[in-house]
Amino acid sequence: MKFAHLADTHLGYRQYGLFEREKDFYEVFEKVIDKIIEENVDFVIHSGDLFETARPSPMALLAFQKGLLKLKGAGIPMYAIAGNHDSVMRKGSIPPQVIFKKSGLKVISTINPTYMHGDIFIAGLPYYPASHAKALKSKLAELSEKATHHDKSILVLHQGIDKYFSLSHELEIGDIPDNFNYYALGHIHKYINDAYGNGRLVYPGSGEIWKTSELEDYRQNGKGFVVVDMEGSKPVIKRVKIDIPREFIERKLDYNNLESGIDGIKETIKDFDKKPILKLVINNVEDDTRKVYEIIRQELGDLSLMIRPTFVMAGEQMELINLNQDKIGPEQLIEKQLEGYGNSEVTTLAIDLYHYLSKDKMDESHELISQYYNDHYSNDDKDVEFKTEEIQNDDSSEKNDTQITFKGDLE
Ligand SMILES: [Mn+2]
Repeated sequence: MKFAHLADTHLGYRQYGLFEREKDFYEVFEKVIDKIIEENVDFVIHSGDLFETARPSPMALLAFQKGLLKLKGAGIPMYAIAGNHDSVMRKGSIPPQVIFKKSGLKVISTINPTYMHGDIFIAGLPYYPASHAKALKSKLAELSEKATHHDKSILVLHQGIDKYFSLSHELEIGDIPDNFNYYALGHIHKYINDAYGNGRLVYPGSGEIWKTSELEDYRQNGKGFVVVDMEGSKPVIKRVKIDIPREFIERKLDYNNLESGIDGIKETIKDFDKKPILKLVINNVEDDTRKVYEIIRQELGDLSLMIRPTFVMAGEQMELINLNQDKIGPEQLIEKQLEGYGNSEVTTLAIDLYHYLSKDKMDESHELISQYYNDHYSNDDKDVEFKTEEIQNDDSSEKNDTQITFKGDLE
């Protein structure tokens, strides 16, 4: 029994506001689907952030439908959870994945968290924000107990884990039950393949370059998915790399040798099929940066999709602050400010609120606060705790996927 595991395809993402970039994400998804069919797997797992938003455009929905139906035609079903991007925190809201249930998508949700595929037990949960880590952990304990009845088991989650992303996470590595054979994770956009529990824990990474901070991992591990063989006593993992449609070129130029620097870039990109994205640092600038940009734009504008320049004036040093590798970011500043309270729950609440408010998510913010209030200050109604609403369809025993989920902005 073999399956493909992918995550963080972010269909519908229009990077830099460019339709070309949106199409790149669709193109890479199509290639992934074709490659999965070639790999002759029995099923597919998608670990969340299938779509960029909880309200995908018709074009993003169609791009997914096309892939899903292609898989269906090849007799390959797909299991999927909602990530932080493609879910909304509001009572009664449903993730866009649910639209595709009738087309055969098997949605793993808080209401339907487990499936059997042959002799393989598949369990999972949608994304839970840090403020609901307690509920998440108790759900994980339930799933872990169920997994004890099966020889082969997979756990599907869309969460950050401290071991792999110390800056922002909802779980510590020890919170993950250790009796599953394969951990199909999503959320961190780089490729991670680690030993855990009775097998392996894998983040396949995002399908395309969603943020330029992913470039370093991309140069090392490429983008793509994994194929997992569950036949033996331990899962065997094969990384399948998929070429992304367009190159990102990073170069440092010196203002005093601008012309030769530009010529070097022209030489590199002149034969590219698709116009690349140029990420340029121009050092020792001794002129109006607008003039320098104009020169670069005139020389390279037609050969590239987008130029992202950083100007460093003569005598200045560029400050190297890398939010992803180093220890500073808005979350860390909030954490520092609130240290004095000595209450990690307040810190978590503040960070979740920061994520919502910085995206004008007023409804989500209100919901989060009233939830916190109910959990901590309301004595009379203990039932208001985080829970799912189960609605039975009256015509069948099929359960509804109505659930409460949250939207953050990490990955
Ligand atoms: Mn993501």
